[in-house]
Amino acid sequence: MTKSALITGITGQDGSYLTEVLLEKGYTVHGLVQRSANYQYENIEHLLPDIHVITGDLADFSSLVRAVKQSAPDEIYNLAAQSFVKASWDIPELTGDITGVGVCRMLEAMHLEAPEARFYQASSSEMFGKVLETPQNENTPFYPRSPYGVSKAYGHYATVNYRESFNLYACSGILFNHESPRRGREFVTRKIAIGVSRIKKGLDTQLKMGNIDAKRDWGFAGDYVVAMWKMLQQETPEDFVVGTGETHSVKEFLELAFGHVGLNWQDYVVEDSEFMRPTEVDLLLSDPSKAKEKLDWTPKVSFPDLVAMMVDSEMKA
Ligand code: NAP
Ligand code: F7E
Repeated sequence: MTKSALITGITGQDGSYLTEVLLEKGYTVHGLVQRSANYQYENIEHLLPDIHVITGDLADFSSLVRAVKQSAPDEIYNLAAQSFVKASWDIPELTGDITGVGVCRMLEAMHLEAPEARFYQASSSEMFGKVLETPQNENTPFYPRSPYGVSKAYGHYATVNYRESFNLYACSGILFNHESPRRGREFVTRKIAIGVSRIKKGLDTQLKMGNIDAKRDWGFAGDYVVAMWKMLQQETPEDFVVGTGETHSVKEFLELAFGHVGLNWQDYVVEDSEFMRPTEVDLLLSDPSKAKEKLDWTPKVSFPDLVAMMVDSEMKA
């Protein structure tokens, strides 16, 4: 029988790649989209004929109940969030409401309307924040450093708690940074890829950056959505860390991205305090061995290939 999936955050980077994976597997895909004055469907334009769009919002419990009723899901992927860390200091309350409490609303809607469904929560390495051990695994304690990280920790524990309280099939995927040509423009990798292509084409002369010594464990989003699906195919629900097990600095990303089009990053990059954060997460590095062992999951795209893919995509755009 055809399986039904409900994806919140379907218009985002991960939502679009996950939709492609699920359609390929024969799922009926329902996507929750928030109301907007000018709906931006850039990432899912090509998928619209094949999916069912449901208007709803993580801030509105009644809309989530309706979405679950309407989609009768076998699997729910809760990807919606205010996901930009830097903005979470500007809109901390909204971030808490959507990225944190929104998870509870979604879990409760499933508990009421589809308790047999399987639930995926998009948790984040930002929960590790000021890391207490390196590399970070499923048992590493959290020390979030932003309103976003704090909200994700709430969502993570809500997921664990609903699993333990009501015996729901609910998993928290603790994903490290994953990028692609569909990444939001304000995130550092896409910002650099766009900046490089504009400089190469003579449209800009410099690129303003924040803390370029920060290090991240960066993978390709298309690989990571496969891990989400695999988590929901296990016999018992568990939490998994998903990452590459490699860490690179923003500086290294700059070097490769500018180098890819024959430029030297030092000639163009300038520091700008506007892009600095009140607190920083300095060294994120995953230990994805549980995902490898139990999900048979490994990332396919290397760091240099990811940089090249993103710069090439902007050069073509
Ligand atoms: P993204 O591109 O920013 O997408 C976020 C999605 O959430 C968008 O579809 C957005 O809709 C939707 N959304 C925002 N507020 C909403 C609301 N109130 N009600 C309903 N939908 C709402 O994020 P992503 O990179 O795909 O990440 C997916 C999820 O994984 C997020 O929860 C993120 O926090 C988490 N995560 C991401 C990473 C990463 O490196 N990408 C790592 C760990 C965890 P609009 O298009 O209308 O704005
Ligand atoms: O920053 C530094 C910045 O905004 C990465 C989200 O998907 O991953 C993402 O959060 C690093 C930080 O992503 C600029 O200070 C330097 O150290 O691309 P980012 P993020 O904050 O790591 C996690 C796992 C999530 O869960 C989030 O949803 O890059 N950096 N200069 C800069 N960052 C930005 N954005 N812009 C700069 O100019």
